[in-house]
Amino acid sequence: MTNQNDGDNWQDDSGMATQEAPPKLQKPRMYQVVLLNDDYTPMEFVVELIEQFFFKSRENATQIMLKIHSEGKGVCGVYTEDIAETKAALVNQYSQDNQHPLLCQAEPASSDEE
Ligand code: TYC
Repeated sequence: MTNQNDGDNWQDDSGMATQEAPPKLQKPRMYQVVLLNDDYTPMEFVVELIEQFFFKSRENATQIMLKIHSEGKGVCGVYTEDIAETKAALVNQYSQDNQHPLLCQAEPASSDEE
């Protein structure tokens, strides 16, 4: 059987017009990885961690750290759910390994935050 394409409309041999179903794909929900402030983790440790785990410049990492320090928390990056959860887990493990109480979490990114 041959099919002829005429724009979005296809015709098979019987002359019946058919139409391609639109793809049922949706953009993945995004998650922001946030760091929480605490009174004990050294600023330098936080800046270096943001540089290493979130690939930020020293300048940008310092700005993010200072925002967390003054506002209580701050977004370090936005990813799909699996990557965000993995990154948060890696950061928490790294902080624990270095005996700092720094906490990192992944949360659904919403338009009204940030
Ligand atoms: N508040 C910490 C201090 O004064 C620094 C700090 C910044 C800690 C950001 C955690 O996520 C954090 N040493």
